Amino acid sequence: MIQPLSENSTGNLAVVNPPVTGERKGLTKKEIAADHPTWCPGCGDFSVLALYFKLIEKRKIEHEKIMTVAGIGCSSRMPYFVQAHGAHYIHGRALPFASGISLSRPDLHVFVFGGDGDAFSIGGNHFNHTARKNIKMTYCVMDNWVYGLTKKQTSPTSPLGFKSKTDQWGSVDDPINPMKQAISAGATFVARTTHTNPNHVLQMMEAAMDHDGFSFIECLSECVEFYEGAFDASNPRKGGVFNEVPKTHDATDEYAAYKLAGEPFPGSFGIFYKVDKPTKNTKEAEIIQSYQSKVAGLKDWQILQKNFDRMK
Ligand SMILES: Cc1ncc(C[n+]2csc(CCOP(=O)(O)OP(=O)(O)O)c2C)c(N)n1
Ligand code: SF4
Ligand SMILES: [Mg+2]
Repeated sequence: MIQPLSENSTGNLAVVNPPVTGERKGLTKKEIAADHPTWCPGCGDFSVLALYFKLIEKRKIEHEKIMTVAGIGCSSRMPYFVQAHGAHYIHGRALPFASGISLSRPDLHVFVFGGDGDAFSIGGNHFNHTARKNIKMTYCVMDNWVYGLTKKQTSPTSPLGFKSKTDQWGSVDDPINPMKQAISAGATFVARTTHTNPNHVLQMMEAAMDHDGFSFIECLSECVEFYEGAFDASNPRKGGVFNEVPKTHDATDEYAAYKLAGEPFPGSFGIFYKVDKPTKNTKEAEIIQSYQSKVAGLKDWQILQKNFDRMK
């Protein structure tokens, strides 16, 4: 099926999601919630799931229009708990799987969830390539600075000195900075939030969903079992500070965004970077549309024959 194309704010052709018709009443949380979440009591991931439900409810997204994809990890259990299409995929491989869905079904909202290990360790390569290709989807990394599911190994975001089962004397490797990583890889929407501020998480999820391109959110999500208190310095209820991105920040300025990403923890929260650029979805849809116009009226076997003739 050829997807409808229209001009976006940059004047480029963009694949448009069909508007929600409003003929069906929006889903309630009860209708979206599937299995009972199996996270440890107090895990930050509960908050992210609750806000994902809120987003679906608020934006009246219909069951068959949501796709929830994840890799492997505690955070990656998300699709089990959502009553809609979804896949709990291979560790680190959620993004290529989600890319296929996004490119073939641009009418769906593709949401990918996962952990810091899934995103930046085993899946680091896929992260970079999905970002640079600007494939339309929202990727929410629930960063807890540790491998939770496998019971406390050092992750790529664990700070120096973190003692774990893989670093008994404390981590000696510099952690990666997810925001810098996303900006330099070419993500066109890069935001940061924390599970302790629900309104802010929802705000970031909505903005990310509305972005026509690869939108990345780093959401701090505490692992109360293996890294309790990791984010206290960002939580005013624990004596920390929650600073929003300054109003004067120009989110289209890549260097300004990179500078913001370099602030020491707890840093700022909000949209660091956002630019409009043609997506791979649009570019591919244009190629398909142009090819299909060349073979209009031909039967499938005639198109095949034409291809064979060309190869002779
Ligand atoms: C190919 C492969 N390698 C390793 C594992 C083991 N494993 C499962 S989850 C995980 C890391 C999880 O950490 P993270 O992505 O940060 O998610 P969290 O559990 O912290 O939410 C690892 C190493 C696996 N399932 N598959
Ligand atoms: S081990 Fe940590 S990340 Fe996993 S469910 Fe428990 S608290 Fe959450
Ligand atoms: Mg983790």
